[in-house]
Amino acid sequence: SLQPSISRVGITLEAYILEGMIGLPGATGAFTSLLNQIGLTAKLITSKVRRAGLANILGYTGETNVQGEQVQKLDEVANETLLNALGRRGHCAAVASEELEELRILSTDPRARYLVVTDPLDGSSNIDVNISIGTIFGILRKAEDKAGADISDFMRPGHELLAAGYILYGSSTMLVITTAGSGVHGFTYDPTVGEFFLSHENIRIPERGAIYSINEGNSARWTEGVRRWNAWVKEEDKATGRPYACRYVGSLVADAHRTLLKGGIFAYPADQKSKNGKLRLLYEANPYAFIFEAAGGRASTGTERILDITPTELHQRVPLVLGSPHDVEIFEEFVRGAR
Ligand code: P6P
Repeated sequence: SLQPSISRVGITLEAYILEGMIGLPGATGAFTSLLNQIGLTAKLITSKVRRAGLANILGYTGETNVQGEQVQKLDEVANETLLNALGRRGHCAAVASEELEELRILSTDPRARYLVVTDPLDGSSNIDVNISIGTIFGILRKAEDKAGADISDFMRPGHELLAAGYILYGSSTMLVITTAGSGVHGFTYDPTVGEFFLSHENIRIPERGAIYSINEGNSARWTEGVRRWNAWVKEEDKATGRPYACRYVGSLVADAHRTLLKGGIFAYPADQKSKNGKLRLLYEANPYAFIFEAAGGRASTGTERILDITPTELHQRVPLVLGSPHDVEIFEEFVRGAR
């Protein structure tokens, strides 16, 4: 910002992006344009999500996506909306999407330097019961300026992300974004003017929290360490703020957003049935790990830092623990048997 001392709360997403990029070394406006296309996507998808119950686009298409899940029409609408917006300005070379088995190449022009990873509508099984859902995205830059892109361009550890964020279609629509090293900022949508306004400047996660978020229905399949952690959070101990409150929406974007703002821990660990957990590395774990670390939080598999993992497949799963540094550390101690 040109006047760092003055809070920017209330400025629009476009103004923030423009100001934030002024003076970015090597900024050619392409990155700015790409971020603005994502802002546009958020407006387009939120208008569809808000009418989902009315526009008769609920219900199954009868097809299934690469995840073997029933595809809700809203999933497809969100995916196509995002691909169209990202392809419009020619800055995005390719997209890895939860909805697409293979990469989608959007431009073979060598000047298209950016890559996007996305879950266009995460938590879609909650659409029919009107529970919050969201869009998750991350932006990488091609390692070298070449025509098009291939899967090797995406097999990069999450610490190489340039930006990451999510759009939460909750009681209000919020876009939360961080561009490498510039803090985490939340923009709330005002549908009466069709603008996102900065409402949460420089989000920082509390050092520790008093909420834990995990699907306890899987507890019979957890490892011994996770089970002992789960017992620990429920013990009565005022000095450590226990028992923690249990909050689990079953929608990553909602559970992660609450954890980011309130602190505590979200975990989808590996279990005997899902050896690598359920969540996807490229377009769920990595963007959230990037955001949580930028907000002073931690993100691990329970044993290693998410952002250090070099992917080997587009849709590979990974155990994911997100949260306050103190709470993630305790979880990891239980997992490695140090507690
Ligand atoms: P479970 C939603 O389907 C999702 O992909 C994430 O949004 C959410 O965190 C997780 O799965 C919930 O999974 O097994 O607890 O229903």
